[in-house]
Amino acid sequence: MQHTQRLQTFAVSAIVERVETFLLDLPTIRPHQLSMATMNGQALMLVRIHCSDGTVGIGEATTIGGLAYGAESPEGMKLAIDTYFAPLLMGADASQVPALMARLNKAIKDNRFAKCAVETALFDALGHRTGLPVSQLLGGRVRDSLPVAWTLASGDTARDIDEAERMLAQRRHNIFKLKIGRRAVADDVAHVAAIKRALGDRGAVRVDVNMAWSELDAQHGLAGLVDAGCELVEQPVASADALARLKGRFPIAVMADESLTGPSSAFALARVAGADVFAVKTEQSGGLQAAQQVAAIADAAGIELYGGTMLEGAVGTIAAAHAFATFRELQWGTELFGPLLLTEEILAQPLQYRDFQLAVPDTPGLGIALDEDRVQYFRRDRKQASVAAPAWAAPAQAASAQAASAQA
Ligand code: MUC
Ligand code: MG
Repeated sequence: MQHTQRLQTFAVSAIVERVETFLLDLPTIRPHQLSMATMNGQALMLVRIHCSDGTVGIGEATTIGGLAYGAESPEGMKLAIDTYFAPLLMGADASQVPALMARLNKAIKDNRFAKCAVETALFDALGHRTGLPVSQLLGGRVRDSLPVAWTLASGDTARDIDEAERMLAQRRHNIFKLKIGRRAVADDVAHVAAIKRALGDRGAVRVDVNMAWSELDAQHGLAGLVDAGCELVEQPVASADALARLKGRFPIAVMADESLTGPSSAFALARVAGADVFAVKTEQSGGLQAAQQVAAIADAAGIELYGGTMLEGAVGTIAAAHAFATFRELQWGTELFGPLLLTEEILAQPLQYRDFQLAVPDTPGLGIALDEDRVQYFRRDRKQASVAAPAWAAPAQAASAQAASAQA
């Protein structure tokens, strides 16, 4: 009885009053070349959920190359949340996050990335309300920091080697994921071999083919990658069946990424022992709790785990870090480097990357705060031309904003 009363008091303590969404456009430090797109910038879709007790939660979702990677786009997510998610959230009990997500899942098909952003914002607000970090709200962390791989994707072997050397010297990354699949298989293998030769035992080398190979390409490719000293290949082929056939044929770990679209696909892959490793992504999974379900399926099937990224900015990255910190196993570390690929900081205090690890904050909610001036400056719906570029703006941006205001 006492227990019920306490729950009720807690439950009425906050309702959702406003759901705000906006897009931020941020440049990347260099062109990022994947098999399906070259990124020169990243569009972040941010959602802020304002609750009646004054708490505000933030969440984020991104895609890779607009619609090049999947069916959701930043613009589409904003529209979906404004039009369909918000009416289901308004006036609801903000503290009952699983119940709210169940309501959204019942009324809205797919839209996994948008759901992840909304769930993140709800957990962040709940964290501020209760004083607990999101990792604790998700059941409790088993680690305070996460190993972070860096992706080499400049398109140029010598430049990639220089970049890797800098990361090693700064003690920021010693695991490198190489994006391949744009060139002929033999050229890609030669690129990987050259980088591994240069790094030796100082850096682990893995590759992501982003589904670009046929099964036959993959048979040649995997044999070459083994000889090159590459330890893992991520989604070499599109089909989950072909992935399962490749697994175990060569002494190299086969990791599923695009084939994993949440708990159901994880279960289907696990049933056919279709991968050695799962790249769990919070957005691809459909949220933080769904990512935990994917991890539980992997654990039960004896499949190893890796914390993936959709190249989220700081908000989505730290949300994923809270979720991955709760995984019982994380044999292959993470690739939560998204914010480091962007030229601009949007947090009041940057995330802490040091000694090859990302620290998971232990303060309430996500444990981060946005730098509002920077956020306002990079909002797509602000007329940057009419705003003088602040001192911290990147030179290219400051120049273009000044040029635009001179023309106006
Ligand atoms: C992917 O396919 O894994 C992760 C790192 C990166 O550079 O791209 C992403 C997407
Ligand atoms: Mg991938």
